[in-house]
Order: sequence, then C-alpha cells, then structure tokens
Amino acid sequence: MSDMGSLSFVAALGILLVSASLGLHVVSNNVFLNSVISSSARLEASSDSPQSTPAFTEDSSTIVYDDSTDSGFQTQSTTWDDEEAFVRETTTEDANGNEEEIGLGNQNQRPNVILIIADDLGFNDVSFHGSPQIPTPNLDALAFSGVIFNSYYVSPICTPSRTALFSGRHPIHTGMQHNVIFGTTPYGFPLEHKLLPEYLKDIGYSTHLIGKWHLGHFKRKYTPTCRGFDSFYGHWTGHKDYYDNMAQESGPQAWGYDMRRGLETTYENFGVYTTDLYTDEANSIIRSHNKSKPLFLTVSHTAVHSANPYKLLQAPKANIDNFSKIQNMQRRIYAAMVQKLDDSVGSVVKTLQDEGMLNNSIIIFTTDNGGPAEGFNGNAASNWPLRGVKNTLWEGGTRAVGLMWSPLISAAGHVSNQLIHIQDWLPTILSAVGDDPSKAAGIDGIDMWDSIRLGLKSPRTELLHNIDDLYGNEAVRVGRWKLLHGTTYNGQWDGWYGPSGRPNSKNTTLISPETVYNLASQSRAGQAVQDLKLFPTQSKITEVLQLSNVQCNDTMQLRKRKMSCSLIKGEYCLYNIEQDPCEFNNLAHDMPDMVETLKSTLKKYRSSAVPVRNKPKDPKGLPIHWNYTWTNWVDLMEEDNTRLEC
Ligand SMILES: *[C@@H]1O[C@H](CO)[C@@H](O)[C@H](O)[C@H]1NC(C)=O
Ligand SMILES: *[C@@H]1O[C@H](CO)[C@@H](O)[C@H](O)[C@H]1NC(C)=O
Ligand SMILES: *[C@@H]1O[C@H](CO)[C@@H](O)[C@H](O)[C@H]1NC(C)=O
Ligand SMILES: *[C@@H]1O[C@H](CO)[C@@H](O)[C@H](O)[C@H]1NC(C)=O
Ligand SMILES: *[C@@H]1O[C@H](CO)[C@@H](O)[C@H](O)[C@H]1NC(C)=O
Ligand SMILES: *[C@@H]1O[C@H](CO)[C@@H](O)[C@H](O)[C@H]1NC(C)=O
Ligand SMILES: [Ca+2]
Repeated sequence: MSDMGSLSFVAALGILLVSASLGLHVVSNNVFLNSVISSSARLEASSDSPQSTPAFTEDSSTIVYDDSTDSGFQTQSTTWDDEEAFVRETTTEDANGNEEEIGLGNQNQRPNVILIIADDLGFNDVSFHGSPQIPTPNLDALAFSGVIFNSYYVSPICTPSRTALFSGRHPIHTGMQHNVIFGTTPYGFPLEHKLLPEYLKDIGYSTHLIGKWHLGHFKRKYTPTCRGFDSFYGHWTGHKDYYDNMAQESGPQAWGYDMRRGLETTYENFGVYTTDLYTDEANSIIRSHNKSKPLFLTVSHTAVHSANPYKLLQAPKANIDNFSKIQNMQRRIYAAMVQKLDDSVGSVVKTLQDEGMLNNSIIIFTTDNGGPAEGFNGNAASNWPLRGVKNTLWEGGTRAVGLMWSPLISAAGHVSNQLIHIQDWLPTILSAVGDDPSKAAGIDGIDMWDSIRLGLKSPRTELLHNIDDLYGNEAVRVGRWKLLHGTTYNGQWDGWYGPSGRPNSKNTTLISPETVYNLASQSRAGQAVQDLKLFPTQSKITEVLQLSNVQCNDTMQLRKRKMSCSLIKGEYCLYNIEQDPCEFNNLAHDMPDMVETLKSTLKKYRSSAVPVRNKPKDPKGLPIHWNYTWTNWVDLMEEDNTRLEC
C-alpha cells in the first residue's frame, strides 16, 4: 500500500511541486469550530420502530404519517482535534490555467468527468460518514482518497436540485423552486438555459446520461438527447419500479411504462434490476468510448428512491439477506439498495481503470436531496443526527452526501467544511477541465475548483436554501448562521429521524477504522485507486473518518427544549450551524439583529426570484391514452407519427 502522497508517482507524471511556501493559503478545515463534542448514538434497537400505515397524499405522492417525534439522542462526550488540511502535491499552471497541465493521464486531453447521482440518499447512509450500518466500501475508497464535502447543500427535492446541477442556476431564478415536475404537467426546465452537457459538448466531450431525468418531457425538445446528451438510457419521470419500469403517480390512471433509449421507449432487458441495468450501460459506454475524446458520463440512479406505492422498496434477495441484522424490514431493504448502488460505483471505477481512463478522470458523487426517513415517501433513509427529511429546509433535507475524487486534486484526503451548493458544480467542472467558467454568464454557481483542489477557503460565504411561496417556506445561510421561516407538511417532519446505526451509545469510536480501511481497500474502487498508488494509509482513513462524522454538542442537545422554535407557528428560527448542525438551539431571541440581517438577505434574494413555472396536470398526458407509457404527449397530439429527432 503506497501512501497517496507518493512522490515517485508525482514525479513520474512530471508534475511540479509547489510548496506551501509559495503562498498557498491552506485552510484548516476544522469541523464545527475548535472543539467538537460527539453526541452519539441511539441504540440499534431503537431504529426498529414500528412502521405506521402509509397514506398517499395527492399532490406530491408523498407518504406521510404521524411521527414527528424526536428520535431521542443518548449522548456522551468526547473531543477531537482539528483537522489538518492535507496537501499532497500541487500542479503548476500558467496565468491562463493552461490545458497542458490539466490532463494528468494524457497530457493533451481534458479529463473525463463521471457524475454519479444518487436519488434520495440520506446523510447517514454511507459508511464514510461513520455509520457501520450500511457499509459503502467503494464510495469510501473514493471519499478517503478524494474530498468529502461536509457542508455541501442541495435543494430539498428532485427536480429543483437537478436543474441547479445541470444549469448552475438557483431554482428561484428559473421558476423551478416549487416541488417536482409530475408526469402530466406540461412544462419543463426552460430551454433558454444552457446545460452542463451542452457546455462540455462545445469543447469536444462525448456526453451520456444514464438513468433519471426529471427535468420535463411533455415535448421531446425538453428531453436529454435534445439538451446536450449524445445518448440517453433511462427514465423521464421521478421514480419507477426497479424491475418492470412502471411508474405510478397519483391516481390509478397515472400508471405507465417509463424506460427510453434516446427518444424511443425500449423494452430491452425487461425485468433486470435497475441499478444493474444502469451499471452495465455505464460500463459499456466506457468500454466503447473513443479514447481520443474526453468523456462526460452522468449516471443518475433510480436508487435509492422508493418505487410505487404497491411495492415501495426493492432489492435482490441476496443483498437483502445480507442485512439480516437490521430488524426493520424497510430499512433492511433500503440498506440492500444502497449496497447495490455502492457496488455500481465500484464497477464503474474498475471499468474506468481497466480502460486506462481513471488516471485522467474526475468523479463526483452526489445525492439530489436529503433522505426520506422513517416512512416519508415510503422510504427508510437516515439523516441522523441532522434534523428534518427530504422536502424540508432543515439540514436533513438539504445537507447532502457528496464527494469528489480525482488524481487532479492536490489536497486529496480532506474533509471540506467549506460551503458548497449543487449549483456550483457547473462552473467548478468547467474550471476543472480547463475551460473558462465565466463563459457561463449569469449563473448563480461559483467556481469551487481551487478550493477543492488545494483545500482553500471557499469563495462562497452565503447560500440560499430556497424561497417557496407556494409552500410558504424559506431559509438562507450566511456564514455560520441559518434562518428558517415557514415549513412543509404542517410541520410534521420538523423533528429528527432515522437510525444512527452506531454500535452503542457509549462507544464514540463509531466504526472501527480498521474495518473501514479493510473493506475499502478490498473493494473494486479501492483496488483501482491502489493501482494508481493513490490509496490512503490506515491512519489517514482513521483521521478522515472522525472528521467526516457530523457531531452535535451535548450541551445544546440538553437545552433544546428551552431553545425550541416552531416554524408552523410562523416563527423565524435562527441557528449557528457550525456549532449546532443538529439545529437544536434557536438563537432568534438572543440575536434579534442577526435575524434582521438574514431577513434582509432573504429579501434580497426574493427580489430577484422569478414566478414558479408549475402547471396544472393535463389529463391528456395520462399513460392510459398512450399505450400505458409516459410520453411527450404534447408533441404526439400534434403529429401523425412519432418523430425521433429533436
Ligand atoms: C457547546 O455549546 C455550548 C453552548 O453554546 C458552549 O458553551 C460550549 O462551549 C459548546 N461546547 C463545545 C465543546 O463546543
Ligand atoms: C476516434 O475518433 C477519432 C477522432 O475523431 C477518429 O479519427 C477515429 O477514427 C475514431 N476511432 C474509432 C475507433 O472510431
Ligand atoms: C454480503 O456481505 C458480504 C460482506 O460484506 C459480502 O462479501 C457479500 O458480497 C455480500 N453479499 C452480497 C450479495 O452483496
Ligand atoms: C494512465 O493509465 C494508462 C493505462 O493504464 C497508461 O497507459 C498511462 O500511461 C497512464 N498515464 C499515466 C500518466 O500514468
Ligand atoms: C468501539 O467500537 C469499535 C467498533 O465496533 C471497536 O473496534 C472498539 O474496540 C470499541 N471501543 C471500545 C472502547 O469499546
Ligand atoms: C405497447 O406496449 C407494449 C408493451 O406493453 C409493447 O409491446 C408494444 O410494442 C407497444 N405498442 C406500441 C404501438 O408502442
Ligand atoms: Ca430525489
């Protein structure tokens, strides 16, 4: 096992070293200020609370049931040292950030960009955040030899998040700030906004999308192959069955087949588990990729979104059986779904390595929103110890699992607590591949490449979570301060949800670093990273694992009843997120001036917002009219036959 800082590897690549004495400002990414107290864990047993009977609500096809109770933390304290930012080596670049230095593997080629999107994965559902409940050795291998983002934010629900990801624009600026695009709503992400695959195509990339779209499909020109992707294999709507591809929205007629190749409905591989299907497709695209071009591959998993109300969570039996220790059956199946997702990541990384492409690749992994826990949306994610769930503006709905891996990252092996928003990926990716991010004029995203690559302070100092006047909720972050106002689901999901998964409440060594190290190093992704001599040492993993665990302050936990805040009563709630990531202690009464400052920040954003684009459902789009398929029905009503070009 070679240390990731291997000089010989660096020298072999002909990369010049720049020492910190050349003026690099390396930020100590200390986690939540100087000292951190570990809150710890609910007992495993307490995660297995009985499931209530779910009921579908019309509008969001969200399963909501009455369980807003607090998860009851049991706590114990420990302190940890600050993280030392770690800098491996630094590439030189000329004033223009010249391209020759950009491609590590092939000096003259831009790096491949592999964007892997998980759907609805919770903050506590990967082992690199410290939970041993669902081992994710492949993701861990990338996380520990890349950068883990611990203050990384997304929109609280699918469509808005994905539009921000692909356009670099905040949903309030594109009219996508409210809820998702349903299968029969005749609108899509506005065509005037250029998408990431289009930018990358302009500079010679082959561009491919596998999996979920959810940016609109009422007309074909809104669908992936008409918006910058050379190929598409996947589904247009928000979720589907993992085997038969049927997608049910609200009402019995809103049930249809949803699987396309390009613009055409495809019945190939019917009955194959979706995560496997997408993995095979990704591998085949990588293998047949013409290596004279750079590759942009987005694998947008169905996993781990729930499927249809009549069969919510699905995974192969062998994987489910692997989690027999988890008593709660929904959580057990969910764990198996995550394991399949992790396997997929390993398979794709291995294929990249087999094809000689990994050493010139950037891999980004992100969830699109926080986890739907304890039956929300019929799912069983965990955002522990964060508050709230998917489609709330609490940390549990917005603070996302995210990582970046690349041999191009000098400061690999660090946990970043710099503020990053999903809309930042577009300019960050353009910058990372040696393009000029200022091309993307008028966007909201900020180029984070130097911050990530060198471990520097983020240029982002504030971040709008959302302003949604239909729900009547809003939240903003300025520095360490977060202000929330208004809520969703009548405040039913304003508590803390999901199992901690930690072995016991007394042991703050939450997961044995040795186990994590062993599993990660034996995983397919781990082996591929070792081939490149970039795999970290066990002591490095031990250090990063502690830092990537979000910890909450016990004192605050104990005070939380006194310091509570009720969004449903219309109160403004103020939290110091760096000290209190669990949103225990409302400081609005103590700091009225800060409340006013953040209110004026919200006002500033509000003045730039555009009206929502949501439209009423159009019954003509129901699959019952279209051979039980979800279609671009508005085109089809105007045409005699199905055209297959944009
Ligand atoms: C925990 O929070 C309390 C109240 O804000 C603060 O006084 C204390 O210093 C914090 N402890 C740590 C270790 O940060
Ligand atoms: C790969 O692309 C290059 C440049 O576009 C082309 O010359 C070459 O023929 C292609 N190779 C294959 C196998 O298609
Ligand atoms: C079950 O878990 C073990 C140990 O983590 C692993 O070796 C095995 O491959 C898993 N089985 C499946 C079906 O993934
Ligand atoms: C990248 O990997 C490929 C395939 O293993 C190899 O041919 C190439 O030399 C490597 N490049 C570098 C810079 O290591
Ligand atoms: C804490 O738990 C870890 C992982 O299960 C274990 O390796 C370690 O020995 C435990 N430490 C103590 C003090 O019990
Ligand atoms: C209608 O759907 C069935 C599968 O349910 C498929 O076999 C058939 O080809 C479809 N017909 C048309 C005209 O698309
Ligand atoms: Ca989602």
